[in-house]
Amino acid sequence: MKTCIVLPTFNEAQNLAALLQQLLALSVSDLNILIVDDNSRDGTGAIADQLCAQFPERVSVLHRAGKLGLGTAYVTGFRWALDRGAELVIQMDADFSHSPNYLPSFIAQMNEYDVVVGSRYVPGGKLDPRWSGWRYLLSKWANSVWVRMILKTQTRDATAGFKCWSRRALEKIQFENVFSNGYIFQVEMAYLSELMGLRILEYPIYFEDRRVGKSKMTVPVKLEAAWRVFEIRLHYGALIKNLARVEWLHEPA
Ligand SMILES: Nc1nc2c(ncn2[C@@H]2O[C@H](COP(=O)(O)OP(=O)(O)O)[C@@H](O)[C@H]2O)c(=O)[nH]1
Ligand SMILES: [Mg+2]
Repeated sequence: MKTCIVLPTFNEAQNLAALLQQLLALSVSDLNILIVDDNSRDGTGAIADQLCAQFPERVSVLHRAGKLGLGTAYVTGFRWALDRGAELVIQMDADFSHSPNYLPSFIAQMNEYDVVVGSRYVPGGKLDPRWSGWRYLLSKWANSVWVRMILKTQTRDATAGFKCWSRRALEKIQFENVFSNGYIFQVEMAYLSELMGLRILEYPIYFEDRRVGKSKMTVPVKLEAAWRVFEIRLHYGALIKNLARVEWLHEPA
């Protein structure tokens, strides 16, 4: 396999099959999909098994015992993909917030960059108009002010969960040492990408609200994430940051 999409799922029964259909129809060569399901209560795991049986060459699933968190789901999935020879590893939500249609454009940028970030907060990036003003302001503030102020990063969308990594980038970051679980995992990975001097492209995307199902990002989870940014700062405080090289793509190809 050359490219592997890692899809963490928790209660995505209504999205998974339709999403897989779109992903499998992409004109990307040698593309495999790994679902990492945390024993969803809504039958997502069984749907994943059906998809594996239907497309044994291209779809795989890892079943974990319970809701062990987004961070460890990604770490486990990334390791699985690299062990099977993937040169590019993609991470995305299994809820249609991250449109599969961007993937060929992300992949096309990977000759020049180590990581492409699907970004809501660079020029050309857009949020679903169904997001309330407050939700938008909070997210924009968290990403473009809070994280950047505490970690001194350049990335505009630090909590983005839609990314394409090169094998080299993941190895350089030593992603298995990432200690953040949950949503803050994205922030630690963004921070490490800059710390390690990776070539980063923030690619503007239209971020649609999830089609069906519920977000697991509740208010207490958001508050905890805000504090956890300090934890990252303390953990890596002694390290000297490389000059970040984050670029934006102004005109989506
Ligand atoms: N395996 C696994 N997947 C998770 C977990 N928490 C969330 N997810 C999945 O991770 C993705 C992002 O979560 P989501 O609820 O969409 O967060 P939001 O996009 O910030 O609202 C979705 O595909 C979820 O199903 C977890 O603990 N384990
Ligand atoms: Mg989502």
